[in-house]
Amino acid sequence: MAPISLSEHLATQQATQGPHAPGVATIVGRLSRVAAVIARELAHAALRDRLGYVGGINVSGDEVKKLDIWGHEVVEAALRATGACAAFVSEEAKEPIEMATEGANPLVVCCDPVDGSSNLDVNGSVGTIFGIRAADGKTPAASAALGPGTRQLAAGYVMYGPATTLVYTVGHGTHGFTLDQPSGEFRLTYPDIRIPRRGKIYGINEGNAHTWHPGQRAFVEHLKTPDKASGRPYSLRYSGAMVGDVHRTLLDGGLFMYPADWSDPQKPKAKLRLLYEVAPMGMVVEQAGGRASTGLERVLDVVATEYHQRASVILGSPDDVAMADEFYRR
Ligand code: FBP
Repeated sequence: MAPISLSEHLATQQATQGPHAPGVATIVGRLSRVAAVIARELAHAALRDRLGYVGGINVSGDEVKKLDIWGHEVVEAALRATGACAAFVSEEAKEPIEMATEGANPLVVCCDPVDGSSNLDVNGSVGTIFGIRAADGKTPAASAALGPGTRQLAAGYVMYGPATTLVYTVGHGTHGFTLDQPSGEFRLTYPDIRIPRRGKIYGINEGNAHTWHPGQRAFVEHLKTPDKASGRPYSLRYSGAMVGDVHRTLLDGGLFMYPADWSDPQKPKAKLRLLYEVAPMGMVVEQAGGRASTGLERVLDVVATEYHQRASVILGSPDDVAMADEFYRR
């Protein structure tokens, strides 16, 4: 018997949620259908002149790829068509996009339509990341996206790799699905993912080591120091796309880290965006039994005051992240 489909799984999860459950199911369902479209487009991008830059930079100062914009547009159109999304906070739009809704309990979606853009032109793995919150009658609705990540009702990502995998949580465990290309359906292949307490792998851009907090530097040195009893040294794996590194970490354990630049200790500068990268991944990992920290506090307690705010992130196996926090405290 074929594993259950995402839409069937979403239906089973509704009982565990409050009044926003139907809207959350509608939006996750619609994002999964967009993901199938994006997966197809990625597979043919080189044949359709869709690789490369459009010219110009986005609100985060990144050069924008053609697929970044295309990805943003298909996600925006899909969210608008649900009637359940009151606002869309996107990496590719400076200002949030307010939308007309039908029915009660509208939602706000924060999304990185194409994560890992630097991998696009080299056929590396990329992804889509999303976090969903209640609009709570706020005006503008997008302002309901601000506040701590604990306010997220649901979060997840899609990884476009050899297979297309969707992983999501509505606060009752984290579950993974694989796209069955012929039917376009996602089917449950990783039910109730539990991250190992400790891992053997860490993912970080070591090229930034000179900018790290002293605790971060000491922690990575510790991971690289041979010690049979504690399974060190850990191996380094880094895909260059947060989704790819988080997905590996969720299944195999260990750590994904993108710490802030502490060159000026008074003003640490992070890279990854809180609302549509770090907070959604924090919820996904915590619901799988893992931990997500900035080094100084729990990621989901970080209060967003701006839509494109950045945050440092150390996530993965709970014992490994706890150790990192300890090194930051020293
Ligand atoms: P975008 O591609 O969506 O801007 O995401 C940022 C990102 O590509 C992450 O996916 C990845 O973890 C990180 O930046 C890689 O950064 P760097 O090239 O500095 O290591």
